[in-house]
Amino acid sequence: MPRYVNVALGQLGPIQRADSRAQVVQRLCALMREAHAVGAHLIVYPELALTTFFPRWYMEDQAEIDSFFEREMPNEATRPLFALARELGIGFYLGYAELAEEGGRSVRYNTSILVDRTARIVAKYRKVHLPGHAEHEPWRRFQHLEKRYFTPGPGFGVTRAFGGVMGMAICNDRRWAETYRVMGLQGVEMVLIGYNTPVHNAPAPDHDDLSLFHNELSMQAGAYQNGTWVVGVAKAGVEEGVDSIGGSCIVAPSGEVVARCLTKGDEMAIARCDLDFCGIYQRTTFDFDRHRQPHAYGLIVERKGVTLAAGESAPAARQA
Ligand code: CDT
Repeated sequence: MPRYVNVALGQLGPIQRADSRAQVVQRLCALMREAHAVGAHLIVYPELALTTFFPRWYMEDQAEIDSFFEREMPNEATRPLFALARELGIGFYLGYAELAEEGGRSVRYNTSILVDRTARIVAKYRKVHLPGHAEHEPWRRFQHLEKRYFTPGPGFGVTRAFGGVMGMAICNDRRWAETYRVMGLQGVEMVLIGYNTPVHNAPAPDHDDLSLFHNELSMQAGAYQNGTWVVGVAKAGVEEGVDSIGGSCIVAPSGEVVARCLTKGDEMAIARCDLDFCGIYQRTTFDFDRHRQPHAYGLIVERKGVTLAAGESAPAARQA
């Protein structure tokens, strides 16, 4: 029997600081109803989908910082979303800022959860690749303080759900080949990724015009090279004066984009994804068992940064 998952993109337009979680959850519910009306089994929402993208601000007051975090999930604000999911029989991926208690200590993660069609949380993922910086850098038009506010998560697992093998990643993770490969080695068939990507990249403004291209390039490469579906969903548009890309899309294991959002506002789009399509790639070109050569890949886990071969000097750009 074919294994189809009808996956909806639940793209959000901007969330301003004054918007309450209750208002945002209403928007998420509206997208869920639209997705259900066209037969979705699963809807994917963005990274940090309950509040504005707060790492754009430098804050020192811990109470102010913590006002953007969730201490439990579901909680009062998100219970209506879980209730609607149960009523409609539709699962979801949701990104949010998580305040966890670990051994009597508060730890803050950039987190996503996977909720099944009975509204049960079946997996949690904590963002591994935290971009940006940890200290205030006033020369930037806006900050990107994920390294200040979050702790990196432990790694990439996969979960049996929706009739297949599901994985999760968050935003900057999608740019790293390792993200997909670690899940690829666990047989992943669909990787769900929420993101907030400002058009302007302060350390590399020459890349601004390429933001949408890099978004698709990364996800298409990850999909094809691991024979997996990849679903990327934006929080888009101008949020507190900062413009972020849209470009939410669903990529097939062939690397082809099969569905995409067209606006930078709240928008739903859907694709019927055949999980058995993964096997066509995973049993041939990317049959890891037959073709990978791990003996040649040791440096990937042994080294973090670049070490130049003896006698070579770094290009000027790298020395800066
Ligand atoms: N949220 C997130 O990870 N955004 C980054 C922005 C660029 S790095 C400052 C991204 O990789 O899209």
